Amino acid sequence: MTITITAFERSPDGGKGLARDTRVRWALEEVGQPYEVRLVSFRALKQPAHLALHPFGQVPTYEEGDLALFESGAIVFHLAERHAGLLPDDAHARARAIMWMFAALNTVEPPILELATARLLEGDKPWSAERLPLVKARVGDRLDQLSVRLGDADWLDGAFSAGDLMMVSVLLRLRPSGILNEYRNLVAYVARGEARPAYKRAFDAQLAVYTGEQSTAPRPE
Ligand SMILES: N[C@@H](CCC(=O)N[C@@H](CS)C(=O)NCC(=O)O)C(=O)O
Repeated sequence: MTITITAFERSPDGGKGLARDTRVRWALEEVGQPYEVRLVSFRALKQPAHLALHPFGQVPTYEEGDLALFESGAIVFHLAERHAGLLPDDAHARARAIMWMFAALNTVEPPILELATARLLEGDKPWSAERLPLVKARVGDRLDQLSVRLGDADWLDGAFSAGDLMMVSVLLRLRPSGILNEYRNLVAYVARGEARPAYKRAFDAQLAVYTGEQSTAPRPE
């Protein structure tokens, strides 16, 4: 059954792979599932055809037969549950890998998003200079804690899992800020994720949208 995901027609990051379709592409590559991509303009995101798939008018979405999903975490979890390669067989290790997925999305990503908002959308507000250090400190707290837990391990809990895929994806969003560079082990952790052949294929595929090499799936009627 054909899998179709949606991605930005013109991502604001210009092909740096920070939009959330990249983590879904990465999961698809890790589990060896071919997929098609339907590119969506900002305008089309808020039109009824896309809102029927994604009530919040965002990317990515995932369609497979009569299943339609939104939320990158739910999509990656769906793929990890149905295909080998992203979740361990041992029940406890599996539960912990899922826990790390939630930690990435629910505990680490929010302050990172807040920092991006503070910089990009609130930078011109009169209170911005006063607020920015507070937001940065909250990101720093999370990175301190994550760095301590990771220590010198390659991955968060044994072998690479969907938890690492999500955590690396979330940490990559910090790269433009330079803050990650203060954490030697987190930089190495992110680099290990980026070195995976599946990540490279995913990154190249999203970049191809900008180089004109992207083949797109047909738009829904
Ligand atoms: N929690 C959602 C967030 C989705 C999201 O924020 N998508 C961004 C692209 S990375 C988007 O579509 N932004 C356009 C908009 O919100 O209008 C997920 O993980 O899928």
